[in-house]
Amino acid sequence: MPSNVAIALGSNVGDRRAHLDYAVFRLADFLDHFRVSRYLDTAPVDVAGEQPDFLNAAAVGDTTLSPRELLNALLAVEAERGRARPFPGAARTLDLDLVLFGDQIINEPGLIVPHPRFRERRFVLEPLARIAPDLMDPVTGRSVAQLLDLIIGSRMRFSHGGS
Ligand code: PH2
Ligand code: MG
Ligand code: MG
Repeated sequence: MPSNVAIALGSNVGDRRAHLDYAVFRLADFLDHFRVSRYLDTAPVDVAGEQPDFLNAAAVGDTTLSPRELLNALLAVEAERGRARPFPGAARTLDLDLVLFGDQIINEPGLIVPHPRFRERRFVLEPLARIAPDLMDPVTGRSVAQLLDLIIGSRMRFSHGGS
């Protein structure tokens, strides 16, 4: 049985659009029913020092790979764009994070799924909610749309003049 997975894409070094385009082209190789969001320009959050803005996107699809195989495939695509890891939080040509893998909860060295910080990250939830608002977080039991609403909902209602 294939698993439905969600992947976060990000780039803030070099030709950001070209890096994301390349990732989309490669991901479509190993995900069925592949869909990708539009690219969003986002300000850096929790990074080391001053960094350029990111281009972020989200992708979903079905895979018959195991979580570890998918992770290794994502790392290989990052390496194909010259991804360097001089220190944690460094600017990067291409970051491909495994956000959700069906309803699996995994806590292994180098492989934590759902992604431990995705619930607080608008740059992940916003593009993901545009293509898969009903995807479920198996840890909280909330959908992607609900998680997004939790971090921006009150502000949105306020700015739209609601009560
Ligand atoms: N990725 C991070 C840390 N901060 N900020 C934005 N805007 N976009 C990202 O993709 C991003 C980030 C760690 O991977
Ligand atoms: Mg990341
Ligand atoms: Mg990463």
